[in-house]
Amino acid sequence: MKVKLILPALAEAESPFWRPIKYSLFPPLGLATLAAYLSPDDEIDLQDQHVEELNLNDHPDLVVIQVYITNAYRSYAIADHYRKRGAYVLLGGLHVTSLPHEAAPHADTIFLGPGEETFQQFLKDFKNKTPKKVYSSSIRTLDKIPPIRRDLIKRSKYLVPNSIVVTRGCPHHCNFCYKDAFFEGGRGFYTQIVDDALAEIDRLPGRHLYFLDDHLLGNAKFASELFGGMKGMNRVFQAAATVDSVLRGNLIEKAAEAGLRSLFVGFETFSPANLKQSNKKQNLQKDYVKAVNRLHSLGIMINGSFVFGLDEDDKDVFKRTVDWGVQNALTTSTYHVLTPYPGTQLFKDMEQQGRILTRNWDLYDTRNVVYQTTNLTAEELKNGYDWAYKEFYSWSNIFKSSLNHQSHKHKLKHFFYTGGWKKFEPVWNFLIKTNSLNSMLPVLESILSKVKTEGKGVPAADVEEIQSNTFVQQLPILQD
Ligand code: B12
Ligand code: SF4
Repeated sequence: MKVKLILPALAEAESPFWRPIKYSLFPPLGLATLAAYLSPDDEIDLQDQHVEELNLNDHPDLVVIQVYITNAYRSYAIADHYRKRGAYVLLGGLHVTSLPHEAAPHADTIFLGPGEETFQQFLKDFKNKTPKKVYSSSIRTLDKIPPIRRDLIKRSKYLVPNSIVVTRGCPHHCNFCYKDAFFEGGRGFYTQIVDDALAEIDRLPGRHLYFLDDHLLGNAKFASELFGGMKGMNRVFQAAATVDSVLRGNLIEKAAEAGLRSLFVGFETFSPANLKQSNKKQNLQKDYVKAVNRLHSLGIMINGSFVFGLDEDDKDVFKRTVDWGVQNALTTSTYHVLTPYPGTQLFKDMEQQGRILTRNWDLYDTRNVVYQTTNLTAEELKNGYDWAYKEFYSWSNIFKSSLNHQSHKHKLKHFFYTGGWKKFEPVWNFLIKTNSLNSMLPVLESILSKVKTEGKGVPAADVEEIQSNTFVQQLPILQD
């Protein structure tokens, strides 16, 4: 059977805000995960429209499309196209799970929730010519999942081909998050067996890994065993976790020992009222500065995530947030305009209050204001968001922020990482065009090398190691 798997490009990938590098970071891991359930005899073509032109002139038997909110319209058009050509078309992913009735007319079968169990079941039914219209995931396990079909990933097209997820979901319930809607009808947080996760890591070439898990420290026992197993593996990795997990126990030390070098942390807001409104209990009364200092003392760079537009936010929120990030030497910051994704509690609340202003999903990219604001006007919010990005990534702030580290090596790493990521777009574009992104991996690994504990000075050899890379070679990698 000829099977085509497609990740259509997100709408913003064509907007003037498009930074090609941002969409050439991670390969389509979800689709490569699903491909593992296909038969070795199947002829498989996996295409990611962010990094290649789609070939739409082929005649596959089965088409599998992953739908995010801002590629939804494009996904539906591609689905309609292939159905006209006689292919059997499947739609699944976050947006289909949120709005199945919208997606259903464009598909032969739709899938709600994670696909491990349901796709397998579908393939059996399809073979028996009894496929259903809708498959909804209820059995949630990662035990004995077949190895991801990484052979289908065009590694040279990505800066971070070694992305990996070893858990699914998250133990928390923030009201703006996709999580509860996507995992409805079953467990909302579960992990792989540690040995399986370690085996998956072992299969990945090079040293660098990027864990795409929502919260890698979410299950302390699992994370502790994972880091224990990774200790001798000579890896450097990046991941995401919450403020409270950084502050609690000694898991973060174990992560650092295993090779954690940069962490995406959801600070979101400094206002307790905003945190309560967002049901982000895990951040309430947590000392953000203490968490930052703890990470820095372990040589871990920080990508702070912040949301603008929560009901308590006023005109000063943008400056306050940027200043705090610079003062606390966050390496990178990711700012979001609050976005009520369909299916979330936030969307339900806003809909009930008549505050949803548009259902044009292309605008739901966290860069646009799609709801009725309270203290701020939509214009103030949008302008403040744009200002915050510009300000945080100004040369003077990059410089100032870098100097706020104690160790010289961390100062240098910070400066090159942030400057390289935000200020060298033509270089990134050149690397993408020449298909050489992947060749930068060793450089990324070098910049993620270990920083000795802050405050104890830096051995000359460490500084030389960083300085031996030219500026262009200092690579960042993050999610903003
Ligand atoms: C990688 C990633 C990206 C990449 C996406 C490209 C890519 N290669 O996939 C990039 C960097 C481009 C990106 C951008 C953004 N992202 Co993003 N991203 C992720 C991340 C970290 C990992 C995705 C992943 O690989 N997961 C692991 C795989 C195994 O799971 P999966 O892809 O979901 O696939 C499974 C199922 O969905 C299902 N499935 C999917 N498709 C199909 C199809 C069929 C037919 C079937 C059967 C099953 C099926 O089966 C798969 C196996 O279970 C997730 C967080 C997360 N942990 O998932 C956020 C996440 C998806 N991103 C998010 C956001 C907010 C964004 C941005 C808006 C951020 C910003 N301000 O720029 C942008 C734009 C996204 C958009 N507009 O929709 C949110 C989405 C919220 C929502 N409701 O849509 C998430 C969930 C993070 C979060 N916790 O809030 N992102
Ligand atoms: S902690 Fe992060 S991933 Fe977990 S529910 Fe909250 S926003 Fe979602």
